[in-house]
Amino acid sequence: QIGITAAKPETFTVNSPNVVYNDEHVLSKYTYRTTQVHTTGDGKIVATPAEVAYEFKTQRNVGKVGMMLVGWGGNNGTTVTAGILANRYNLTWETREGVRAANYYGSVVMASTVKLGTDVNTGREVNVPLHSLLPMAHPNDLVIGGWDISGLDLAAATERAKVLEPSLKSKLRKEMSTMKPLPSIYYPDFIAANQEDRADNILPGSKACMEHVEKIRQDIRDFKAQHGLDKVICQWTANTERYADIIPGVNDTVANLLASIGAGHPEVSPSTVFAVACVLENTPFINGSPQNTFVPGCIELARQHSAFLGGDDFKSGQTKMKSALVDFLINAGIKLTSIASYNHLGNNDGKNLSSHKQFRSKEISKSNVVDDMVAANGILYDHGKNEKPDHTVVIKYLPAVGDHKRALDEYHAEIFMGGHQTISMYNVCEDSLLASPLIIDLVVIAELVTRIQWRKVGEDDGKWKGFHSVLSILSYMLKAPLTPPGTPVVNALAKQRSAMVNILRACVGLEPESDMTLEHKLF
Ligand code: NAI
Ligand code: DG6
Repeated sequence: QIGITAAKPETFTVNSPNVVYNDEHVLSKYTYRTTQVHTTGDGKIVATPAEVAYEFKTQRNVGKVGMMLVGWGGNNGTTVTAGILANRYNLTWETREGVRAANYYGSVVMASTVKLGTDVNTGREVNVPLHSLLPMAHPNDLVIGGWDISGLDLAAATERAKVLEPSLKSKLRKEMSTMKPLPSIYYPDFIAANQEDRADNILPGSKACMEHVEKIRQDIRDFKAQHGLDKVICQWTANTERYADIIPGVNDTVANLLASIGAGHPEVSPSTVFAVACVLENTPFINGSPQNTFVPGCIELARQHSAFLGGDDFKSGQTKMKSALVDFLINAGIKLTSIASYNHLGNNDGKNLSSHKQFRSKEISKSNVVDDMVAANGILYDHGKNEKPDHTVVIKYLPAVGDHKRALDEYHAEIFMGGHQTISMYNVCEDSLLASPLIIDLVVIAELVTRIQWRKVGEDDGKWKGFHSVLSILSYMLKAPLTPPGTPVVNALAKQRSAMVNILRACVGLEPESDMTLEHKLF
């Protein structure tokens, strides 16, 4: 079906005794330097530099990769599919503003660059595409499939979404009309009642069962076999579900969760059933919606199977601005005192979120996105009193604006000597066009992680290991980043990007980019 782009040679190579390129792998030795902090009995803080020597091994052959989307027939699913096809065929199309050409704008992997270093002759920065840091899957080569409770083919579903220009849709119609979502699982209690009329492509059974787990597993195996794939990455871009109650004995351990699925317990959601199926197939599963898909038993299952999970909730327009702006304000020493976040939208996501329980899932993921920045500044905020900015989130469904979500935010802050700074923002977020590149980034980075192994230098067993099952490296793309149990959540956008980029740099033996540019300051 799809011509696979031959593995490209690296855009650059690293000239270092710490880096070896062989036919199969890039091997690097990297010293991770941190600062350990101790507080003494008399309250003094002591900072001690520490270092750990790691080795990284990255498989160079990407192989043939599939992307399976749950909710393939929705606005995101159809838009990302059309976008990839348009790029693959290098399409252009007429709009009333002129001819437009396919691109990957909004994808940090495909359309952003990282500083590699400084040119020895000119002293200027040399920047390379983030995509070139390590061998990565190219989105044009992804084989796309998935499930939807609505049986519309992708061409008809793209019409329903009302996101893309008619001239582009007509160029893709023939191919997209052959793409049909697989039947999915539908437990009506988890999504809004107003979604019922599109549920015409469903598997028998309205509560969790092992048959559903096995069917999803079989679908993944069939998709792999049908397209000769080396691996598949699955992603939930289906409706926002309500939260599942975390109940001891039901979903708190692997044994309890599997027993609850077998017994059809009403607190097991469709997204958790998909996650369990993916874990058992060793297929990375990413949750692009806010609900608590990854109940404790599911995370433990992934650990047992060394399978990868990522989540939660794509971070596209309003929250991306928030996690950049709040980081700026607090790091500038400005005391943010309130955030009022209002938005209205008219797509099917908005319709689903007009139901209270589903809204509540989104409210939680949109609200906790500044906690780490507030916690980092004990000058502005009295941590003893748990002082935080007031923060409210409102979402309204307004069909007329369709996918063109309006996000209105007011940031109110206290400045020097009792003064105030108030920033009002009006952000028209073309929702699916912002979310689709994130779906691509999540697939590309998650796939890359499946090919990276590490070990500590000098450790006795010398065995190579994979990343922790919970892929917090994906945080930049997600509103409520899932992190390994007991580890901190980082929401600050710049930190999230640095973490991702610097981990990739370590895999090719490069130091983190410090931006010190001493070469331009000390001479
Ligand atoms: P949508 O409502 O257009 O698409 C969701 C699709 O999921 C629908 O086609 C629906 O039929 C299908 N579906 C529902 N339950 C299903 C199940 N159990 N199995 C398979 N398919 C199922 O929504 P849209 O705009 O594509 O968003 C998808 C999700 O991504 C939503 O949860 C939304 O909150 C989340 N999201 C969207 C962002 C954006 O900017 N578009 C950003 C952040 C998150
Ligand atoms: C309105 O809040 C609907 C939501 O699905 C958002 O559009 C989506 O979560 C994106 O939110 P944000 O805050 O990243 O723009």
